Amino acid sequence: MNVMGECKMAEFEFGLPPESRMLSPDFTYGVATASFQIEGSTKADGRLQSIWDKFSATPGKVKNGDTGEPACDHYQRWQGDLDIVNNLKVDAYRFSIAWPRVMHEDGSTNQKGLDFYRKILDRLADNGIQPHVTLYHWDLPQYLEDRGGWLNRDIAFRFQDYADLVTRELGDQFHSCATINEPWCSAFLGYGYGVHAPGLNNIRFAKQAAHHLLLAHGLGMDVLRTNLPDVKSGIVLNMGPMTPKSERYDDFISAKIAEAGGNHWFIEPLIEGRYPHIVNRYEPDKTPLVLDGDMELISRPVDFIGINYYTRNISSYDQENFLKIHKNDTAEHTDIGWEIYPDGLRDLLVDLHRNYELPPLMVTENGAACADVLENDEVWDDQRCRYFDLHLNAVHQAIEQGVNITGYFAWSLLDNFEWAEGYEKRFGLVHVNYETQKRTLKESAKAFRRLMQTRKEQSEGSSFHATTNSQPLTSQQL
Ligand code: GCO
Repeated sequence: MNVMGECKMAEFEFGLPPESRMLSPDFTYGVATASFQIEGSTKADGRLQSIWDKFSATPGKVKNGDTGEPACDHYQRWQGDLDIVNNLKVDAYRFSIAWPRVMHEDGSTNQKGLDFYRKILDRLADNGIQPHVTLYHWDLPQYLEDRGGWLNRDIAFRFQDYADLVTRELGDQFHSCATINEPWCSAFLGYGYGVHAPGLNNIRFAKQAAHHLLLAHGLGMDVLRTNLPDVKSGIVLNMGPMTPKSERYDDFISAKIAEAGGNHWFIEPLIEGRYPHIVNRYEPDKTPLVLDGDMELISRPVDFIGINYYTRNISSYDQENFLKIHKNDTAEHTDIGWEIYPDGLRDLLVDLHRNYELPPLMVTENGAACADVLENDEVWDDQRCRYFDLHLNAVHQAIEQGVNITGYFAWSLLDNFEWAEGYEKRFGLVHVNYETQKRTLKESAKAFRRLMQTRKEQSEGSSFHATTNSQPLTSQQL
């Protein structure tokens, strides 16, 4: 029996404790997407080429030769997709704006591109759903890459121009605004390991690109403060723990240095205005060029930090490569090969809280790619449901330990273009048939809707609260 009083087989209930702060109406729930991953129509209305258009068209870069076409054809189907968001009863929708759609190469406005996002914002407003907007989710205009991309310091100023244009034109309807999504991925996957656009392979480049991404964030924050004084502004970082394989000190120390390079390299400059000493000391030859004043810009106060969490890594010290990554054979993994490790999310949030004077945090992405099967118009994505249940509870535990977390966004609303993995890996709450573009709600989507209903009923009736207090929901009621 679910909270609606319907009896059905195979319904999954997320089992947050009834007294959880995550069941109060001021905790924000949302679903997330990113422009290049869903929009398609890559040449429509004067959209310029992005680095992902070029990279994905290069043979061998993306699985099965997949590209940003058709993606979810969201550029045409946005209304139906926003109806789904509405139908899920979540509070918020996190999406990104495509730089190559809204700004011409000479810096002028592409009005048609802006109109597309204005329609989305209007529709969200009509439905009472908060728009959480990301300015940069990796679709850099290719003409900027041709001038050096994130390796060219000038790009931080070009980003500032772009941020200015978008926030002046559209910002009146934003609920929150993040400058950059996951600078680690843009810098290290794109310029260090060659697996994301633009596909370069040099760690020195990655660190310089990372510095310019953070600089762009800082310059962007100045513009956001002027143009959007009432909007919560910040940045989104991806993080995960590196767990040492043994208690031997060399495994432990190498894992901590790697964690410092991945996690603290991004959050420490934002909060404390410096890069971690330990990383600079360990890799002095790879330290980026930092000019006077950069760290002041980078550490401008933010209203929130978004944390994207999926999994952890396990490592041992390796004489030749410093680190060797190991698979945890005793754990469950998702279809993309990532270990399901919810404690990592709790520990990460608590660890950040203990290390830094933080603004409020939001979990801006969390989700699982599963081997979904569509059968009789249904997807019973049991693994994804369990994944969300465990991770929602991990966030609850972090809140209990004193971390200020104000929201949780499931990645992702729709199955979509999963970067170098193409369309094969499915992260959606909603299944997408890429041939027909038919959408089908998976069980996980319905479980989120039930969670929203539970929360609503709990906050509406204190008697409901009183009765459920003594009867915690089980994590799985089949
Ligand atoms: C990210 C990404 C998403 C990915 C997701 C799964 O910010 O890494 O925002 O675009 O699809 O993380 O890999």
